[in-house]
Amino acid sequence: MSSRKKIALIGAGQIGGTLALLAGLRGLGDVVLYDVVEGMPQGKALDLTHVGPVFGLDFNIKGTNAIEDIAGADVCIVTSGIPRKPGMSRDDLVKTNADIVRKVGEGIKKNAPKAFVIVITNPLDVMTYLMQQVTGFPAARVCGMAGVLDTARYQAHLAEDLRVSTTSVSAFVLGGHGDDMVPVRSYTSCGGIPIERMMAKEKLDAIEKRVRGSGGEVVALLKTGSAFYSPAASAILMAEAYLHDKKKLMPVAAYCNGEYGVKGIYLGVPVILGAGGVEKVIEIELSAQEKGQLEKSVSSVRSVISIL
Ligand code: TXD
Repeated sequence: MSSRKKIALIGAGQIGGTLALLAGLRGLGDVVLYDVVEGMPQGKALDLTHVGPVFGLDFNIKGTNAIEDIAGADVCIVTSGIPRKPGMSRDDLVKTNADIVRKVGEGIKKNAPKAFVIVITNPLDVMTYLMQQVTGFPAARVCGMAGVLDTARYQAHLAEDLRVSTTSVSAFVLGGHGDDMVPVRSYTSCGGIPIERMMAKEKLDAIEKRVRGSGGEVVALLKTGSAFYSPAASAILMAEAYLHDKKKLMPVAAYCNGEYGVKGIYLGVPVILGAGGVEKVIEIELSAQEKGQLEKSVSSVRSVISIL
């Protein structure tokens, strides 16, 4: 038995390929890149294998069209799905991606029953919910990536405006991964100084508006797809927290069982991520306005679940 960890990437598209590169560069373990498109994951894996020697690293990446190759994976990161195309309603997207998530969920349940699962496929909170239902895994072992990315976007634009290092900014975003996510300014700071003391309200309003629409801003520029470098980096951070038992506090789409007054759905909340997966949901006091925003976000997630 190898003591190396095994990372299964379900979906080898834009994010899947970037995940494979980052997992190799950061030495997370052996990578299996799976997709339904013939030759594509194999081609990307071969290309990535040639990156190893450039950096003096031993990449072990296998591309495959056989889901059985994910057998025994420690972590599965799911990006399989389709993006919205012109003429397609949001409901159509939900149904198509739900079918794909159901299919790969069955494959994960069968072949990697002990894996920690990170879902990236949109609509994020609902696809994560579905993944947990299909696999039947404990909720602590299924979560979704959105908050780390939304927080990074908030940090990036605050730091840019304040002309400080992004490492000085500690930001906080809650809620579903949609236009009504909740950047929580009362818990956002720069070098420990509350952000509202560093920046005028109008500036903060404008930055938060931009953060909510960041995904769309990237889509409008790319025209052929959505963000992929930063979503991949964010999911790698989560995988590392699990594999290295970091007990890191980060916002992820986690199953809520009464926290924040929310029960029975997945929602972006701060959690402790470690070897036990989502070890604890952290509840914090919110302002009346933030609570209202969170409620709006919760009803958006519930309305998408009702389409399933
Ligand atoms: O913050 C976030 N969570 C997100 C989510 C940020 C950006 C993008 N987000 C969503 O991630 C996006 O809306 C998509 O639903 C996923 C994946 O985005 P990506 O940019 O990687 O999409 P691609 O390049 O279209 O890749 C999807 C791959 C593609 O290669 C398909 O062939 C494959 O999924 N696919 C499948 N793989 C395995 N099994 C099945 N059934 C399958 N169906 C499609």
